[in-house]
Amino acid sequence: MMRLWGRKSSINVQKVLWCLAELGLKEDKDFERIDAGLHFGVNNTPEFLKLNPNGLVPTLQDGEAVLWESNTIMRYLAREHNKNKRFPLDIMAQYNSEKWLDWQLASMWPPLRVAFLGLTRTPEAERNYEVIRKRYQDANQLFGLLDTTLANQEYCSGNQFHIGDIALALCVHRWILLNAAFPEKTGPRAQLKNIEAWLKRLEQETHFNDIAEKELNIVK
Ligand SMILES: N[C@@H](CCC(=O)N[C@@H](CS)C(=O)NCC(=O)O)C(=O)O
Repeated sequence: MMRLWGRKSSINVQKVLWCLAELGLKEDKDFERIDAGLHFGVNNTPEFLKLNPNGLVPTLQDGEAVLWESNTIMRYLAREHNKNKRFPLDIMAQYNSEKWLDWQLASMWPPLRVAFLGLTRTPEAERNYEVIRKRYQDANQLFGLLDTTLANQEYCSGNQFHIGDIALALCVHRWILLNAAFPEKTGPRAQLKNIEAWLKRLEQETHFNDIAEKELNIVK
């Protein structure tokens, strides 16, 4: 049975859990999940560090394979466990999804992460509200690019759902929750109607609602 280390409140663990759900793979039947990270600990033990020297979640073990980096774990699952053909196999759908996965990690998440960590993981006295607002507003601009793409197609990689949508939708969800919880600190959230329609589609057609957090997990 596959083993996944990671707490459910982690956005990167949520990506993997959502991907597993789309593939029809069930916790305790097809994979075992071990709570790890933050107050659960585990991720700094010598045994865990042998699997993932970064000491981060998610980490997946599937037979001989030991994988970390959430987007890579999704790529692996979508290729190796795609028995229900949930994710399209044609090369353009795949690489159009790949480009958004890389964009999510390299361009989108860095500014949003600053706003997220600043507001949910940093004690109030240590927060730099100017930086938090600036980075949130940068995220507004970046999501504008995704919104423009979604004006012409239903999903990030074309007209079928793919793992790129998973990574992006969880970031969009955090962007919405952050603004709802701290509107004066983030500044206005851009109103992006194509993103809103896409998110609604994901809520209706996928396991998004089973996985995405209902509210921000605030640890200070
Ligand atoms: N780029 C990595 C980042 C992994 C990461 O930063 N994980 C965070 C949770 S989202 C973590 O393990 N933090 C330490 C902890 O939870 O104790 C990925 O996408 O998997």
